Amino acid sequence: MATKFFGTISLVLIILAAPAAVADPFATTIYDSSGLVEGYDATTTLGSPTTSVYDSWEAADMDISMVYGAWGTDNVALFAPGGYVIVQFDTPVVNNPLNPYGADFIIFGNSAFLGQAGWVQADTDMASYAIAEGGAAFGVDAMSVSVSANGDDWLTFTSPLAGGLWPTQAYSAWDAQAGAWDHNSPADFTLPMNPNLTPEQFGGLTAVEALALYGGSGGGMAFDIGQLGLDEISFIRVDGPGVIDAFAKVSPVPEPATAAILLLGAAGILIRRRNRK
Ligand SMILES: [Ca+2]
Repeated sequence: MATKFFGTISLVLIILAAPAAVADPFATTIYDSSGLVEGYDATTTLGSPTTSVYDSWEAADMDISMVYGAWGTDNVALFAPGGYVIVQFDTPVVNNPLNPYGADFIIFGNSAFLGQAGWVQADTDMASYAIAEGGAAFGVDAMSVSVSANGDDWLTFTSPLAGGLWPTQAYSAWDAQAGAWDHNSPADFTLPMNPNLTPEQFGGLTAVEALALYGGSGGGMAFDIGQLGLDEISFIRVDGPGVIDAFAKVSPVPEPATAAILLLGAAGILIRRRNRK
């Protein structure tokens, strides 16, 4: 009788949960676009809002703030009258009741508050640079915004409009010692501005004082799809003329239990032994 000894068959199973798909908070795909001013590219509206631009007059990289808006063909998209862009996110925008102020997505343009002392320069001290009385801004556009779940059926917001408030604020703190925005304190582009704010409240404040009104938000205009009776959408359309920098989904607060989602998984070891005689 043959004896077969199979020894030890060890089967090691390493069960890794599929890598948790961390949804991109910014638009990821251009579904359609038309009517850009020559030299501009709709794909500049994908990804994060612009945080700095190279200013050839200042010969320096300038941080984007409430008093210095994004510009340039590499950074923003300028649409002619009749021009438009339709963007998609990698996951739908949801009318989540946990979204701050009920807002579900944010559109960033390139408006900026006017200052009382001329244009912002590379060495401008934001702790003393005051916003014009009344909170007047430049680079303000009034762009119609529509949304769709399937790309075919659209609903248009009567208000608000994109391309105006609020100016993008890339950083949430001013480093007085360095005389620069604190790059260790990025603003939250997924946090909407308090909808009760008015531009007049910014008039006369220094840019650093006005940070308190931003409350950590990166600015932009926020939209509530619940206002249109929608539960979720996957497409956003903006119609020109005007400038668009970026689109962001609002993050619900409190955050979902991402720790649970991000669990790496489980590892198991099965040792199987078979003996035959
Ligand atoms: Ca909502």
